[in-house]
Amino acid sequence: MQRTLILLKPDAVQRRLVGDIIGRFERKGLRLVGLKLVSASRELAESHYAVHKGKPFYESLLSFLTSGPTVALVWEGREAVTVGRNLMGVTDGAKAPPGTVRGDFAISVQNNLVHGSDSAENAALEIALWFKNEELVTFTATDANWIG
Ligand code: IDP
Ligand code: MG
Repeated sequence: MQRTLILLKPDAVQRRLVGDIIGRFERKGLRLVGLKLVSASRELAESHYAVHKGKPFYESLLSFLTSGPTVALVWEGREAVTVGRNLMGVTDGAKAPPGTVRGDFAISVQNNLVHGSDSAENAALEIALWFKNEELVTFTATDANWIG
């Protein structure tokens, strides 16, 4: 079953949107297998956003991600990466459609509340950055037959 890393970035925590956002992922049918509150270090933020190094917004992005607590989540399910990206909406909050997290709550490009892995390969790398293996829980969901 596919896994994806979802981060509720510091603006989501500061704006008290954590419960609402997690609820959307739960209701969609993804299974929660990892959850923690993290104050990201500069080193973790650099590793997480290594692909954006050198871009004009890179330093500001690192300051943003290290500015307060982030909720790190691992969700599992059929097509979890695509499902996660669809729930988030496109990067620019002003362009994300209503019904998505960013479309409903964000208007900024940078402060767009959530991160979601963009491929299964990157998901595996990102999950390993934010979680130790033993912090991830495997269990059988009792409603799997209804959702899968
Ligand atoms: P994504 O989060 O939708 O995958 P990416 O292009 O991977 O978008 O960018 C990573 C993060 O960097 C975005 O979520 C956003 O917070 C920030 N970002 C991306 N492009 C810009 C920009 O042009 N200006 C400021 N921040 C940006
Ligand atoms: Mg991205």
